[in-house]
Amino acid sequence: MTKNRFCKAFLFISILVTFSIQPLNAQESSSTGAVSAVQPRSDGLTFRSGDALIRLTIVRPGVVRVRYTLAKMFPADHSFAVIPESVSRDTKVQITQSASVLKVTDGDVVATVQRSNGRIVFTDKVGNVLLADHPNYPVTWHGKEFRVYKTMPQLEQYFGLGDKSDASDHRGNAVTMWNTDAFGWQQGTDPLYKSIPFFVGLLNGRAYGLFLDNTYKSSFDFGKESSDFFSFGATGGDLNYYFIAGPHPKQVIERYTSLTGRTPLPALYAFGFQQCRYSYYPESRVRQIANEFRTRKIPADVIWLDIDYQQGYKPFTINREYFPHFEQMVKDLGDQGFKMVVISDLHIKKEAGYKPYDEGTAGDHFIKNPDGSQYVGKVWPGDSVFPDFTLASARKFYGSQFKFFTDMGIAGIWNDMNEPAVFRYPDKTMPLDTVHRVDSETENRNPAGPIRKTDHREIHNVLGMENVRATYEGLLQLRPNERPFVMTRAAFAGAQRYAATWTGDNQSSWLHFRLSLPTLLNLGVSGYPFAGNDVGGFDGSPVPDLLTRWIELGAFLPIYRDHTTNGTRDQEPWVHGPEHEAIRRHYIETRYRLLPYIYTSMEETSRTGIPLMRAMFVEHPLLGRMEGINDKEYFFGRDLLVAPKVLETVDPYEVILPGPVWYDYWTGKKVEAKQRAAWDKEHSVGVAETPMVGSIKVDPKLDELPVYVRGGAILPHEPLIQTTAEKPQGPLELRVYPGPDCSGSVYTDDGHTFDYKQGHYFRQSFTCEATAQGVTVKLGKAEGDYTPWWTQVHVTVYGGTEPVSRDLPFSREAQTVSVEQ
Ligand code: MIG
Repeated sequence: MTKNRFCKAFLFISILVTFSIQPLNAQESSSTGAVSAVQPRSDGLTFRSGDALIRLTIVRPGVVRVRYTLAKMFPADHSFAVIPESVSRDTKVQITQSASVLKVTDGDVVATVQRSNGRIVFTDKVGNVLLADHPNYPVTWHGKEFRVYKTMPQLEQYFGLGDKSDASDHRGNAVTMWNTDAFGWQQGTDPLYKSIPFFVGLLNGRAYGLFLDNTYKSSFDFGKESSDFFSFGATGGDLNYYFIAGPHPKQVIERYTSLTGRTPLPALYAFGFQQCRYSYYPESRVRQIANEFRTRKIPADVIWLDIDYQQGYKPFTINREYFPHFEQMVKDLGDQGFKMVVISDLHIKKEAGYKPYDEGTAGDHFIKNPDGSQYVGKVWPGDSVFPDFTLASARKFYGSQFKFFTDMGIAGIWNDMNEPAVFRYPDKTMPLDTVHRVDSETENRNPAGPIRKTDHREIHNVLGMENVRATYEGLLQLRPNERPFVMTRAAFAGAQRYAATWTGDNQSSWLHFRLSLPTLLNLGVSGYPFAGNDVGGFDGSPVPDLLTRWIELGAFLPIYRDHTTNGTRDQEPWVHGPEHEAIRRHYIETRYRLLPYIYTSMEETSRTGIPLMRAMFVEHPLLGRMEGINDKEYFFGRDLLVAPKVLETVDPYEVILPGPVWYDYWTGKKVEAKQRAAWDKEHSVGVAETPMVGSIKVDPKLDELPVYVRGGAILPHEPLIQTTAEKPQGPLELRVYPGPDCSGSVYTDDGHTFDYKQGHYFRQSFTCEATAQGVTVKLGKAEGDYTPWWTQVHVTVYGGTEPVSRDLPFSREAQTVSVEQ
């Protein structure tokens, strides 16, 4: 055989092996065991362990991949989540073999394999155990299902796993990954809309991550079944996971997002206030809403249209009875500084003569039944078909439909129902034997090969992500130099590359208000920083105080969108009278003044993956184990700490201020916090160190949201605008809060194109230093060639008896200003 033909034959066989080998008896069980047949590789090891073949490789510094197969050889590699370029060939891997163990290390993280039983233990270079297979429970397969058991140290905590609603820390709980339209969800409802099989383990301030790269229904049990171990497994597919070393939680999240990708810098308007409802119609109502914002001087950027703007709920149509001048309306709202985002569900009505259906059918772009016919499910438009989003060609077909909207000047697209939700089935989705086609390009298959067929068991969890990928890529194609804004409800690991998300159908209750923190914080830990929830709650109507508190909190959430379902009372900021309206306006205004800080923080997030909204443990790993702390307060960017009143009860509550110096965001005054040990003696068992923390008691009134500034922060603010379409008039304001590690920065660009990638941006860093007389503030030399909107800088230094301000002219060169205090 010539080499070429040999390769082709090999490829064919390997594809057969990949996708058709199944244990003969579905209930047959297999497990890992004694090690044999060790084969070193440049990046790690392959060996047999009991019934399994295992490959342990270091794919980039601090990231170890572990693959198991029961087949004779490994299937063709493939992943919807992992970006192939994330594998770094330059990692120096050392391999050592002794009589009892095998070791693989990059000099930092060490993976040790016990020869006697195949047990894998991850340690750091000084020997601290980070993650260990359980000594008594081998990795086990029953038919296609597998399960991995790990030791569960008594004080270890587990964060992440997407939009789970139990609490930030999943210890004591078990969760399932199966994207579900969970209307009516409550605390602990599981599964929810997203499947992100990644968590961060935290013990004594040391973090590691584990990502199970498997799209089948999977589950994680953190001590619910037994407090002796934690475990994870899936109902099919490859046993393929990544161990991600820290020790800092930020490092873990950075490394996880280097594997699965980061959220590209969003357009500026997406950080403005957004108003939605199910649904605004007719046209006059939409115009009225827009006018209300402008006449009442409540800043806002986006109005959203839900499903009723469509003709018979058909995507890519307009109900002309409700919206006779749709295009003109979009244009007029644009003139008022509003962008429009419209819902566009993934389903396509099955109707001859409806262009998307005819075109999609002609192009063979829809998902099929096992007998080869189109799969038809009932959704909003009635009988509908679904693009086979795991085919690049189907994504292209679907993405190109958005021309309908881009031609009208619609800014963003909202992909709902993409779990996928299908009516009339008890489990609310399509049958498991529904057939999907997957091409090499979509799943990064290596070696590449022809389109393969699989069923819904494998594709269910990833369909929503491929749906928003189609939308994102379609919008990019249509408007190559505009940052697409896409919103998704369902997600898999990696969806953060394409779309923002929200937590689905929450309720207008204090409980759901409180759950804003654990759900959104865990999304951040899971590599999903650009997220929000329905401000005011979707299901039901909030009492006035609750809506006010939620609009206050929303000002400090990554996405700030008020939304409610059909048939509920009006939920716009002005609906409960002038007193509430004034408070709400004040917080929305605060959001707009703070935009330079938010945008600067998000630009950093787009490069590092470290979320905008972050739990206490992400900034202060040692404090992660303080009772309930990760669900009660959070950091918004590096320097702001937000501690909302999350219970309706009137009792004052304690706010923990980590670090020595804190300021009240609203008054600029230093906070006098009581110092206390983070936990008492009884809780110190097994802990190396008990840190001291600041503690204050607060009892915020209706118009108060406790927000604090880290001493050492320099926060950029801008003059009030009514929409980001407006250019701020006046100076850039730098608020300087002296303290340790005093620094800050501002980043800006045109806010909507990709020109920043060519250097058309503006970045400036700041520092401050205490002097004998006061404080010296330094503005660094600017980076990038973009000219920002300001011509003056107004510096205000807090911390003295009174704040002191100075005005400086704008300059790209370094400047220093000293104030006396
Ligand atoms: O079956 O489009 O979560 O935000 O308003 C309900 C109507 C469908 C569910 C979404 C919600 C949206 C609603 N949708």
